[in-house]
Amino acid sequence: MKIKFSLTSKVSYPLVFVCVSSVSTQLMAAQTAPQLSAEERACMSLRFDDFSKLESGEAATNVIESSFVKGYQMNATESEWAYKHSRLMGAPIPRSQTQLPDHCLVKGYVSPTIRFELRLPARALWNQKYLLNACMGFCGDVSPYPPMAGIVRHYATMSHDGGHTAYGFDGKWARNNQQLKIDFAYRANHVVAVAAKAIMEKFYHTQPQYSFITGCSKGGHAGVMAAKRYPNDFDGVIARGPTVNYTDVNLVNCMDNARAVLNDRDEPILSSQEIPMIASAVMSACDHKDGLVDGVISDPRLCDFDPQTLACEAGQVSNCLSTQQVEAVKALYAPSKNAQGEVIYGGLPYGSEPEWVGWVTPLLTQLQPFAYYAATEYLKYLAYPEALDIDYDWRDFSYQNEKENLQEISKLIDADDPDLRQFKNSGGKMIVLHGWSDAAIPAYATIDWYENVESFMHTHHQEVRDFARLFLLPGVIHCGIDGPGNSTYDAISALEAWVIGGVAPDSLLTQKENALGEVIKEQPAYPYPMQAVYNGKGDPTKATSFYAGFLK
Ligand SMILES: [Ca+2]
Repeated sequence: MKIKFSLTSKVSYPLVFVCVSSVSTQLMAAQTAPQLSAEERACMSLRFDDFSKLESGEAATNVIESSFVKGYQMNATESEWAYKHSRLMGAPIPRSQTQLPDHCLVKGYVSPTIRFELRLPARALWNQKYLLNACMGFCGDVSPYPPMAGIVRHYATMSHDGGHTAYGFDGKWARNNQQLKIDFAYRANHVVAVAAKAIMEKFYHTQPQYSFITGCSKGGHAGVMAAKRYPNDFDGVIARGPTVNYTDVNLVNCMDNARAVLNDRDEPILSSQEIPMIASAVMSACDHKDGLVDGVISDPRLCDFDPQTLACEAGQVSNCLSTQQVEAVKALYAPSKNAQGEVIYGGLPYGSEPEWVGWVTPLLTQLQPFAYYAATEYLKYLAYPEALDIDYDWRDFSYQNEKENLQEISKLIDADDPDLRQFKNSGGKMIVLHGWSDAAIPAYATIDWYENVESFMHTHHQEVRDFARLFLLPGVIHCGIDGPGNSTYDAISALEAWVIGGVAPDSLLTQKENALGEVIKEQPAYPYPMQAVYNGKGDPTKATSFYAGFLK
């Protein structure tokens, strides 16, 4: 048993006595309760084990709660979120799943403040694998749903809060706090994996045979970052909608979108009411360009919609866009360019309009668009070593002028270094997925990054497709399953076939489900730059009606 209190502690003796007494009572209960199996006792005693020496103390960890969970039935909220998260993780579970397998639930933290939850399937069920679900957005809470989903498929599954408490795109936790920025940027995913492996060794008496990291958005960034900084932590990475170039995501993409849709008084130029009209006009103009009128724009690059066509005629006041709104919509689709006219960040893709509600138009009248919060909170609290003055006007910010001042945060948090040779040489494999209807992180950014990696690796006589493949998913939105595209796919099985079996994913079956979880259509996805092309005659809801080719 570890010593919880030092002799030099300023805590008064009676309190020390009470605490030690309480710990002893719990331990005795665990040891003497006759109904507990050895496995249950091993789970309970994890909280008394000493994990303070991990990485010579650098990854000092404390388990604060461990209990064996038997016959757990998820309630409606839990099963709904576990179902959704299993799809974001690329490890789908059935819609009807409500029962969790017996498991050891471990909660704790890694120094200084990275809280985690680790669910360990019962020893007889465990598949010998570890799955880390990296947190998304600005992180800030420990979600139980990814681990619930992961253990259904018998992975020892973990989630964590990125090292701080936050809500949504809230950056105040980072104010003048370099350690929390580092933890959020890259360290948290490494040290929780170190902790998880040590805890697994205690519980299972062996380390996992394979380790994987998965996540969406910032959680996708996490896998790419881990491949670069800690190439031996994970055998495989699933990265969906990754925010690879994180500073550009916030200060170019989100910043420009916020500027496009808010006037000088930060009032919305566009409202959620205009979105269905824009979405429907884009769909009418471009749905057929992929050879199939199905409510999905398979390749927005083939679309040439002009927002001017929605401009109000003289005297028209409804079902049309004002001049100011037309300009806003044009700006949203347009890429962000520097003074030399080079593209820094791709614009929002055609077909992403349904997800503009929330991201570029306020979800509620009391709120600003998410893009506004991501841009301004990042700018105020993360971008510079010292937080900006509270009265700073975000509109004064110039990415071009500030490039040099942003180098420090970029070095910390951007995951766009194309040199992934160490990850490749260690046998690592990566499946990257990006929805074409993503209105938060345009897929163009991920394509640019992937092509940079391809070019770098090629220059060094290696091929990116040998260890990392990108799948662009038509109609799929950002970290959600509600878009028109097929958002269910078993990426983890494909990844394992690659890592363990040496079989690279030449295609990935994607499915769309109805509210009951029944599959209503299927389509293959092919590694970039290949695309699924409709054969012009088969049932468009069947995967066999598509072949690998190029849309023109
Ligand atoms: Ca279509």
